[in-house]
Amino acid sequence: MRSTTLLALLALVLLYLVSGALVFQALEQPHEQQAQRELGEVREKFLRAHPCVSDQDLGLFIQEVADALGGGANPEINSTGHSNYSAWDLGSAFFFSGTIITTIGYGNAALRTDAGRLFCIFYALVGIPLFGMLLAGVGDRLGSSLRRGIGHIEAIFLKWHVPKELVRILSAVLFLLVGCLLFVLAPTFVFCYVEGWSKLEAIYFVVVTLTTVGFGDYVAGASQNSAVYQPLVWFWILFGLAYFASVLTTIGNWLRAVSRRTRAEMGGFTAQAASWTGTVTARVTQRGGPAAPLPPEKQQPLLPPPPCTAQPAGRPPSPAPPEKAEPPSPPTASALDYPSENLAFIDESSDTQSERGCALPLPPRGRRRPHNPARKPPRPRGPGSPRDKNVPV
Ligand code: Q6F
Repeated sequence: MRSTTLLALLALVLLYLVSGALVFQALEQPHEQQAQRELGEVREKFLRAHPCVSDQDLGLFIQEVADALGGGANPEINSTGHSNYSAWDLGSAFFFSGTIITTIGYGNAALRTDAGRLFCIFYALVGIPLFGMLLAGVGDRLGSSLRRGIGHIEAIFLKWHVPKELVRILSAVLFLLVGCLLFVLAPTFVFCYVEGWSKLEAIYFVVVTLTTVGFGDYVAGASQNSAVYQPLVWFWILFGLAYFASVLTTIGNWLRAVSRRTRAEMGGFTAQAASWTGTVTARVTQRGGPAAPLPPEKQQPLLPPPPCTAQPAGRPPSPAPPEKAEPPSPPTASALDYPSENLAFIDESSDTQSERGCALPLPPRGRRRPHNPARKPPRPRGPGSPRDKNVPV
């Protein structure tokens, strides 16, 4: 990417951050001041009811309580009562491991010991790529299934002589609708019902989780530990993360398409937000072919594959385009991306890409992981390979 483009993007991101800061401050600061006032009132009321307690003692007590809560103590257990409550029972610890490898990192339970923190470092370094591989596989299957399903509907539209561009748009809308229903709306209703959250709270939790922002103010399964519910949430996390990765990649592609220059310079590179541990790769240069086997009339992609700017499969990639090189010719694909293709491309080493003959193994651009130019390209696999995606599953 050229320095000027990089600077422009930096300026845009800074502007975005500052606007976010202003909006959040305007929305949240009055609430914070209100909470502070309320604590002051409670404090005064307590001192009036208990004149023997000095203001200073009460202040110290409140500080101790705040520290204990920060240290993971539970205020609902009194000094005499013993409870088998622990934020570190096996189920909770399992959940905690999940928040590491998914990089959601809610932070509602955090490590307090040096040994725990040390272990966490190595656990994350291995677990995150490992989960990335699983997510890649899941995204691959999910993409193929959704694409297959939508492919049938596309075929019907095409039979009705609906223009191809329109069919493409309809497919994209359908993909978003089906995905939203499965991974956002249905879970939102489940969380409303099971957790007793409002609709907004539930959808906020869904988005904060699946974008891996993971604030941890709402955590599903924290109060309900049923043998069905928590595994169900795990299941949702796995599929939902794959779906959201593809949606975020698609949004990234749309944003890139806004600026022709940026698109030309970044074409074929991973959308930052969704490049899940470097495995989610949205290829503007590789749109077209269906990920799943489709009926012969559908073998022809709706959009002609744009000129391949990538190196032939199997050759080691250059980690980044040369600094001074002219940007590659802009991709000819339309700005409207097809989200399920991004799902299918979650698997960086997917055979579909080698089949297209322009598999440029892209460097990982994970949100929380640094660029690793030493990453090996996927080995091209022969058609007889057991991982050949056209083998029906
Ligand atoms: C869960 C749990 C939540 C809180 C630490 C996210 C994996 C489902 C618990 C789940 C269990 C215990 C989510 C699983 C991931 N939730 N207790 O399994 O005291 O809050 S705690 Cl939401 Cl990544």
